Formats: sequence, structure tokens, C-alpha cells
Amino acid sequence: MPARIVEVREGVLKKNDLLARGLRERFGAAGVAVVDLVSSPGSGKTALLERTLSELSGRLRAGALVGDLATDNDARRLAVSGAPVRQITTGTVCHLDAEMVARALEGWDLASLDLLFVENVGNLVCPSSYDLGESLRAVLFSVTEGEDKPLKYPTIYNSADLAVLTKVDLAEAVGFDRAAAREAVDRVRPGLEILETSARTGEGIDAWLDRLMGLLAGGRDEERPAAGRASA
Ligand SMILES: Nc1nc2c(ncn2[C@@H]2O[C@H](COP(=O)(O)OP(=O)(O)OP(=O)(O)O)[C@@H](O)[C@H]2O)c(=O)[nH]1
Ligand SMILES: [Mg+2]
Repeated sequence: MPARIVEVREGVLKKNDLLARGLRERFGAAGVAVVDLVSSPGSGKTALLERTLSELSGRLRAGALVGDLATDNDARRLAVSGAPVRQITTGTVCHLDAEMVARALEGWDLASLDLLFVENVGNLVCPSSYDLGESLRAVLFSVTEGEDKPLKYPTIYNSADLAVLTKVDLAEAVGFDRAAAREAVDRVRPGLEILETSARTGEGIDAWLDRLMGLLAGGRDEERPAAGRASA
């Protein structure tokens, strides 16, 4: 790659890291835990959040930011839960960055939330390098995508704190091989925690909610970018 392109890319990431650091401080000061969901398009991010927000309703104060290239479909789906939701439309950009998140949060009283979910743009490549100041990054992969996704897209797994296997209600129908999926994850991120969920049947949702609760009340994951996430 020509030196100039490398320089510009490093400059962009460094700027993002500085902004993300500021966001992380803001989130910490407001006492809000931030969870970033990343996955390929259609893995079930919005479906998991729909279920999560409705389960948390009345128990916790949760809100969401949703990133897509176009449409506010996902924000409208999530707003049904009654939670405060804002859509970020990125145009041609295949990931959210810290500046977009900061802009979307303008005028939002963060202290009014316990949990803020960020649904990233559906993409297994671009979001991996952009720290958003989150407390936890969860990479979703659905049983319909094939067990070898972690091997093909290792960067996103390297940037995640947790993997969430989604649509497990379809596992049998598509002949999903759990052992092969576990092995693929382990080859990229040995021992990475995997939670199995179905937004459709509710399977595994309690464990997911427990994991989220663990982020509150001092149980938050160490506030640093996970291995592989860009750092300044
Ligand atoms: N059977 C089944 N289908 C699911 C489940 N979760 C999501 N789906 C379906 O999968 C499709 C995509 O789900 P979404 O939640 O929109 O996926 P997404 O990751 O938010 O998609 P993008 O925002 O476009 O990246 C929809 O048709 C959902 O109904 C699940 O647990 N079980
Ligand atoms: Mg979505």
C-alpha cells in the first residue's frame, strides 16, 4: 500500500480513538454501560435488541442507537418497545465511528440510562477497527451463516468481548455444527465466550440478560479496547 494511504488511514483511526476515549469517559461519568452489536447483515441484531428491550422494560433504563446505510426501519422496530432510540444513517459508510455516535447523542441525557445499545452497520469487516467507547462489544453470528465465519473474518472476532450465536431455533433445520463453530472461534480467539440465543423462542435470552446485568453495578468489563481493536 502506498505510504500516503497508510498515513491517512492511521490518522483517521487515531482521531477515532481520541474521540472514543472521550466517549468512554462520558459514558463512565454518566454511569451508562454501552454495548456494541456487530455482525454481518441479517444476523439478528435488531431482533435480539427488540427482545432485549422489551424484556428490560420496567427493569432497567435502556436506549439504543442504530446504524444503517439507509432507512430508519430498525429504529422504528426498536422504538416499539418504548425505549428511546435514534437511527444513524451513514450513507455510503460501512461502519459507525465515534464521531457519528457523539453526534447522535447530542442533547441526550445519558445519565437517564443504565444501558445504551449500539447496533452497528451490518458488516463483518469495517466496524472492527472503530472503537465507539463501548463497555462490551458482542459479535453475533447466526446458525444460517456457516460455522467458518470466524475463520474468514478474524478481525471482528479479535475486536469482540463476546460472541452471540443467534437463531439457534433454526440450528437443526440447517444442520448447524456447534463443535465446528466452537473450533472456528477458538482458532481465532481461544476461549471467547459464546452465548446461544434465539430471539424467536427466547432460548438463551436469560443468560444474555444476566451478562448485560453484569455490566452494571461495577461488574462492567474492563474498559479498554479488546485485542485487535485499533488503539492510538
Ligand atoms: N428463526 C429466527 N429468525 C430470526 C431470529 N433473529 C432474527 N431472525 C430473522 O432474521 C432476519 C434478520 O433479522 P434482523 O434482526 O433484522 O437482522 P439484523 O442483524 O438487524 O440485520 P441488519 O440490521 O440489516 O444488519 C429477520 O427476518 C428476522 O426475523 C431468530 O432468533 N430466529
Ligand atoms: Mg438491524
